[in-house]
Amino acid sequence: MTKTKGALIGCGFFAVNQMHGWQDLDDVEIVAICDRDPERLSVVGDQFGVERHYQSAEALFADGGFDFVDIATTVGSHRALVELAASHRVPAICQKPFAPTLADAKAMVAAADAAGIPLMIHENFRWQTPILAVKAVLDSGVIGEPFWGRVSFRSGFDVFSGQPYLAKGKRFIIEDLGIHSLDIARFLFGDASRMTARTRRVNPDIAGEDVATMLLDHDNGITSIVDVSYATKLPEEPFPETFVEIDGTTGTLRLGKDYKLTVHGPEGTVQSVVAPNLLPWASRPWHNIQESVALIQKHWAERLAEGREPDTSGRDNLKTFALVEAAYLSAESGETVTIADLL
Ligand code: NAD
Ligand code: 89Y
Repeated sequence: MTKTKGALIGCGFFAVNQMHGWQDLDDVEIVAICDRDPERLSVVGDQFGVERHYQSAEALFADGGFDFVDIATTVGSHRALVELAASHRVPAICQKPFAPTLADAKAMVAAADAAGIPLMIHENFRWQTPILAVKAVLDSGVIGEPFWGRVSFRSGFDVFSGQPYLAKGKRFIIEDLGIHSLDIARFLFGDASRMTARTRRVNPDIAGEDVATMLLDHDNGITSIVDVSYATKLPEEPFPETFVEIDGTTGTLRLGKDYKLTVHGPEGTVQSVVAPNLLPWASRPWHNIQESVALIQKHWAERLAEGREPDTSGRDNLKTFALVEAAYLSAESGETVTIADLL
């Protein structure tokens, strides 16, 4: 079998999950890795048996020999690296958050389009098993037409120990985590036209906001609330579970703690557990996120082979990223922001 060859840039905290995800795919092989930090290069190179190591992305692309690049660096380098991939006409995956600003993100989509390469944002939360289960219930029609929804992520988990940069940015929870919740809201309820948001910082040791409450008007008339917090101290820590509530014309859906799904419809109430699989390389409580990494990467490999746009393409993800920008604008001004004014 001819394998699709990939290169990975950024061998940090999260990239290890991505490497495992690639290793699980029989038809994909990561042939080269790149990181500015030689120590990270050796750790990841040794762990996954990758021999070609680069400390500079320019040198990696100059040598070539791969069919796509997986960019797993933090946000500040995303635009330059995607533009570099485009200049070499190499299909690219870029981690969330897309870019520092919406203008950067638009420029990245334009660069990929001009080069004729696919660009996918690694927006994996919609690929979580419990979220896919919620979507399947909606699509089944059992709760009728949804008219109200809530996507909620409230936690007191210490994310700063693994990702210390999260404590330093002027923007925190909406850009880092809320971006996933907003994408889930789009995935379940469709595109949104207006955003009203309020934020606050509770943790005095970080620079950005750690609580956000967002109200979305969706194009199809659904109203949703997306609320996120890393300042919520609960008796049982739910990290990294997303809770979902949906009211429809003929029933309701509730996804709660420990992946318990309750669907109430005209025929009665059905309760089930829609827990993620614990992949052999995964560890609790991250396994929900880790499985979604494997699933989105499988999706990329399939779409790349078929020559079809991935679901969370750069073009698609501009609409999620616009919600992030809109939330910050709304929180700052106190006004409702019209999404079309940003896109
Ligand atoms: P990290 O800081 O641990 O790792 C980033 C690595 O990239 C570092 O080793 C750094 O040396 C390297 N790097 C940075 N710029 C580079 C460049 N120009 N060339 C080569 N190497 C470069 O960060 P992380 O926690 O692994 O996060 C990486 C990205 O993954 C972030 O955008 C973060 O938001 C995202 N992330 C996504 C999820 C998810 O579920 N999708 C979860 C966690 C983190
Ligand atoms: O960076 C974040 C993400 O994308 O998922 C969870 C996280 O690791 C911390 O908020």
